[in-house]
Amino acid sequence: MTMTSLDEQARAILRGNDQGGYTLPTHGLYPYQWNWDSAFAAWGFATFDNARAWDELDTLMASQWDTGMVPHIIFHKPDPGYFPGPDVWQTGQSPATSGITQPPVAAIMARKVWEMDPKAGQARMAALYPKLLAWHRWWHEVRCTHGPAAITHPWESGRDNCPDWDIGMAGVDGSSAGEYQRRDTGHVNPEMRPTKQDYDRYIAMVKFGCSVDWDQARIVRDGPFLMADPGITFMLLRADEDLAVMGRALGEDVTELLGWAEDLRAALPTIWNDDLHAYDALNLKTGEFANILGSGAFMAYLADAGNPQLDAQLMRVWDKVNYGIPSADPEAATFDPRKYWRGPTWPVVNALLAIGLRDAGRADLAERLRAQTASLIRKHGFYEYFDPLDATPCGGADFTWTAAIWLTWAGRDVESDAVRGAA
Ligand code: 2M8
Repeated sequence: MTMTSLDEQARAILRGNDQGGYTLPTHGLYPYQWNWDSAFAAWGFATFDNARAWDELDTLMASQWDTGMVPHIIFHKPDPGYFPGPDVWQTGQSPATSGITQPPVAAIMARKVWEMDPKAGQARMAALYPKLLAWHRWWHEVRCTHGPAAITHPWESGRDNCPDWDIGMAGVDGSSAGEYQRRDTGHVNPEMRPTKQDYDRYIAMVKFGCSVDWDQARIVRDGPFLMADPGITFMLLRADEDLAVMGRALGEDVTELLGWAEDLRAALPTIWNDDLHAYDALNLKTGEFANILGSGAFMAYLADAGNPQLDAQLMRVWDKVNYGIPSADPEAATFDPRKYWRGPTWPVVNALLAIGLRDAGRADLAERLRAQTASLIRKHGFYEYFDPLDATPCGGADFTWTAAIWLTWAGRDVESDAVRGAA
């Protein structure tokens, strides 16, 4: 299979998952618009259709709540193939949305799309800027009240069932979930998906949100789950700084944004676990660390927050696998190489890490990660995630963000990366 044919396949996947203004992650398993998936889709579209890239971001931000929150799923058209659907979330939005958010990578990706064609993107960016700013304000005012960025549901992290959340999940009573029919396990191998116990707790958390009419202050204060997420903390910090670059180019006053970024940076010691020699998830309800190294910690490089101890941890976990960065520590008892976020490698996370490594002056490591990610896609196609030990493709096929990451990064050699804004 030639490089060109993989490029064509990747573009065909984006076009095939395009619903007209928004892109679904993959047919069947995820039949709606997801927040951070859309941001990566925009980056992918920008390699061949810059206007369509901006459309993707516009559609996402059009469903922003009055509070500033941008929901994690937008249910544009009803689809019985996904659970929990809009009837379970009951958020009263139109179009219907979920009641939680997802990693704020939209500004990071908007900056990339803009830099790929600054002239064409100027007006589009100007229109998007106040919405992104409002979303960041929401993050800082509502979710950084303890310092680092906190999540109220594991789905907000994007790394749904990673071991980071186990201690917080243990405190969630899943018995209120009641009877329900999962759909995900009918689309893909159930062994690669979260457990029934996980789902009971996920649904119990959704029910709590409904019970307080999705009042964020109450969810943060009284909800069953509240953990600081290193991954989101670093992505938000990076996104603040990228948004400030765009703001300056638009002639905006970015003092507020830079103040948020400074506060967040000052809070980073709160999530540094000395025993783990790494950043760690922190249960804000009990003050306990998760004590498990996850891929969220390595997002530190995105925010210029790496250090020699983290470097050593990165090399330790990376050297234990053959393909990409595992989503969880391969030396931990909880490691499972094919179970979703409990071990597999995710091209989209590898791409974010490579951006950070490149910025940290580690182009050699970024290239190693790119080559490994490319080899997974060359071997098996555009899967959702992969076994980092033997490259087994996992989850959904013809996946939007994997195709986008191929076009922008994994399928590019070092020279062409710069052209596509990956540097
Ligand atoms: C996965 O999450 C959804 C819930 O949001 C699910 O399992 O139903 C995660 O991998 C998440 O990060 C991703 O955005 C979503 C769609 O690709 O799927």
